[in-house]
Amino acid sequence: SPWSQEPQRHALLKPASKRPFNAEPPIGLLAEQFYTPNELFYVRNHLPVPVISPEDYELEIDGGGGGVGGKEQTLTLEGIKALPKHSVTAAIMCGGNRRSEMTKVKAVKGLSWGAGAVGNAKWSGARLCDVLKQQGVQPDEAKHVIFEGADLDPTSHPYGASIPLSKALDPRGDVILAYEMNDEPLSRDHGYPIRVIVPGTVGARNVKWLTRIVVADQESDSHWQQNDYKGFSPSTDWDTVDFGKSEAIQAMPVTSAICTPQPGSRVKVDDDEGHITVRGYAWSGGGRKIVRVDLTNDEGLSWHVAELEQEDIPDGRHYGWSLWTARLPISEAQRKAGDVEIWAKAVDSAYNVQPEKFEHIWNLRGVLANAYHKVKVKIV
Ligand code: MTE
Ligand code: MO
Repeated sequence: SPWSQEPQRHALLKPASKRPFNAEPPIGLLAEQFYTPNELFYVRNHLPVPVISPEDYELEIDGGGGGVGGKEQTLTLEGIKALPKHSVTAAIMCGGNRRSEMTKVKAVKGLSWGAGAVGNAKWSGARLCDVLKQQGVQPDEAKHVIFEGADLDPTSHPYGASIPLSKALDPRGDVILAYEMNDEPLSRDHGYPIRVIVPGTVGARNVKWLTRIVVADQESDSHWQQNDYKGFSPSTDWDTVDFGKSEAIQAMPVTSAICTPQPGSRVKVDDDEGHITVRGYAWSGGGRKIVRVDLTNDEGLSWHVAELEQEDIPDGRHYGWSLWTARLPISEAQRKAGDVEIWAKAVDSAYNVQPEKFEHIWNLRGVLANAYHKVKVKIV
């Protein structure tokens, strides 16, 4: 069976599906550490995890131009490690993160992710721009860079995705061929021995078990680039949908989530004035920094600005997430009533802000689910 060599997983990862393995950590743990521990980092596999021995590993690079002019090259794991090492802090988020909230409006097709299909890590490896430049790839000679993984579907097609060539060649794009996650070798679930990290870009393009890179005029023809991970109007249904007419998701929209307290939990006011403490994460794609996170517990009559914990990195290259903490006052009336609903919304450096409701961003695949995060708790 193709599933006989799956790796061991941490008991706290809650599977959304077991074969292929897809799981997220309890989100209460997510905001505890700026760098998500590797064994608690969500896993999103579409296929069985391939078995790759480091000695046999090869990365094929086709720099375009049909192989003329010496534009094909093969790198070994040692060869990649011999290139200058670069590190970047980047959050990876699945395009379907928080889908379980969107599906409450109306059913969507996809794994029922909570808000834990995201993690933040320090990734280290060789820069893709160095590899492509060494290969003689010019910015104007093609439009896309295609990635293929070693995981094959039943018809022997590999998992694949592509990104714009401009992102791949930009040194500030920080795209890397990563062999380390938080200073440890990549684990099998996260792409051992090499995965591409495309900071600021939807998880699906961060191809694991990378075996091939192709510079091309067209996007990847894989199912996951062409017929999945795309957004649509709330009015588009399965009878009318045309995947060819929509853009593949690259940069993700601004989002946030409340990690503690958990929905339905009993929360104690923590001082005489009656405050509660709320913690969570916020992130935006495209390297846009989070500039503010606003919280309300009275449906937007009053807002409270959270304190941010984030890397000191220039905007445009701010690929890591921000953790935040807010103290919210609980009124006498709310204390008596016992029920409070907390809402969070993040603002990025382009002043993009999350939409209030899922109704207006609903889409049949349940991707880009970035409406306000709302959590109901009991005050005790
Ligand atoms: N790469 C390969 N080869 N196969 C996959 O199934 N899943 C993608 C991406 N890269 C996938 C892949 C998706 S949809 C996501 S969200 C991220 O990997 C998840 O990365 P993680 O499992 O390391 O968290
Ligand atoms: Mo994903």
